[in-house]
Amino acid sequence: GTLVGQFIIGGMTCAACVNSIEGILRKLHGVKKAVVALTTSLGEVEYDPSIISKDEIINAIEDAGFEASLAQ
Ligand code: 9UX
Repeated sequence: GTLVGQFIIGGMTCAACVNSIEGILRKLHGVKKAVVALTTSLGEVEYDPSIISKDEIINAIEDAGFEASLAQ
């Protein structure tokens, strides 16, 4: 199955941050699609919850030096 998670991402200050985070997310096993927006600080991630969890997605963003939380 596929779920869509929305995450608030802090610490993005330029378009290269967006590309960097999208690249990190798209390489994660279980992530099918990732779109990050600088102006809204939001990331939308399509993922397979049997492979990766929301917490693991948040940890991957934070490991890259940004802040991340669930947008709910
Ligand atoms: Mo831009 Mo983001 O020079 O980590 S890449 S601030």
